[in-house]
Amino acid sequence: MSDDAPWHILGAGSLGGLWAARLARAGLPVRLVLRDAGRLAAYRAAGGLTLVEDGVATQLPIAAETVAEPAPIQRLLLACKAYDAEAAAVALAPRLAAGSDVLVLQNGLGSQDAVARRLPGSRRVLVSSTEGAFREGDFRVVFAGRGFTWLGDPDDPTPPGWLEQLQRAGIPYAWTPAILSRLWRKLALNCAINPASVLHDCRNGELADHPEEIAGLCVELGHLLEASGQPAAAEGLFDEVQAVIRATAGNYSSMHQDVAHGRRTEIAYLLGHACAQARRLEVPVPRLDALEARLRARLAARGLPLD
Ligand code: NAD
Ligand code: KPL
Repeated sequence: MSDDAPWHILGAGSLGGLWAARLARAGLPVRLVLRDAGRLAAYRAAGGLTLVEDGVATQLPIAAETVAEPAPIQRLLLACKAYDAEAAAVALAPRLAAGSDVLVLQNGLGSQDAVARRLPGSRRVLVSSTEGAFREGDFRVVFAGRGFTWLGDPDDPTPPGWLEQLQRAGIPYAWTPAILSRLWRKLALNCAINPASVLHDCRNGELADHPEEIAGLCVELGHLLEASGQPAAAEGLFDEVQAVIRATAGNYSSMHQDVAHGRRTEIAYLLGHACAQARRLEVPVPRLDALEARLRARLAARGLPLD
C-alpha cells in the first residue's frame, strides 16, 4: 500500500477535524468524507475547515467528498463516535481497497471489533488519544488540550510506513504493541470517573469527596481487567484515577457534558462494555452493575438513548 495515499477522514468533527487540519497544514493529501451532498454543500459554503489553536483561527480549504464517491480508499481515519462507527464502516466498505489501513479512533471498546468485522480486507489500526478538541461551530474545531496518541495493531506489530507523516504533521504519537492495554486502561478510568460524575452531577474534583465509592469501583475494574488478560492495565488504577480527578478537578467529564447538553453518550462502549464483559467472563462486579443500572435510569429520565 502506497505511503503517499491520501488520508481519507470520516468524521469532520472534533478529533477528525484536528487530525485533518494538522495533516493538511503539513502538506499531506487529505480528503474529508462527509455524510451526504447536503453536508458537502454546507462545507463548501463554509469555505473549508477552521482550526482554532492557541486562540488563532486558521481556515484550511481541505478537499472533501461524500461517502458515496466511488474512488477507492487506501487509508481511512474513522473519527466518529463509537455508536456511529459500524454504520460508517458499512457505508465505506465498497470503497476500501484490499490491504488498506483503517485507523479507528473511538473511545471505549467494542466498536473497533464491529468495524473490523465489516472491513475484513483492511488492516485495522487501533488508536487511543488524550488530545482534546471540541466543535465551536460547523466545520470549526478548537484544539482544547494537548495530549498524546497511541497507535497499534494487536494482530501485527509491524509499524506502517505512513507513521512518520504524523510526526511531520506535529501529532505527538507512539506505536505500541500494548494498544489494547492502553484502551482498557482508558476505559477503566472513564468507568471510574464519568458515570459517577453524571450521577453526582458534579465536576471531576468533587469525586474526591466519595473515595470509598471510587475505590470500590476500581477494585472491581481491576478484577475485570485481570480476568480479561490485561493485568498491566489494572496496576495502580485507583492511584491514577485519583491523580486524574485532581488534575481535571475543575472540568466536567465528557459524559457529564454529553448528558448536560442532551447528547447521546458512549455508555455502551464504556461502562456497558465493562459490565457485558464481566457477565461473559462471570466476574462478579456488583458495584459496576449497580452503577450501570443507575446511569441507565438517569439517561432514560433525560430521554437519552441507552445504547
Ligand atoms: P464529534 O461528534 O465531534 O465528531 C464526529 C463526527 O463524525 C461528526 O461530525 C459526525 O457528523 C460525523 N459522522 C458520524 N457518522 C458519520 C457518517 N456515517 N458519515 C460522515 N460523518 C459521520 O466526535 P469527537 O469528539 O471527535 O469524538 C470521536 C471519538 O473520539 C469518540 O469516540 C470520542 O469519545 C473520542 N475522543 C474524543 C476526544 C475529544 O476531545 N473530542 C478526546 C478523546 C477521544
Ligand atoms: O477522559 C475523560 C473524560 O472526561 O472522558 C477523563 C477526563 C479521563 C475523565 O474520565
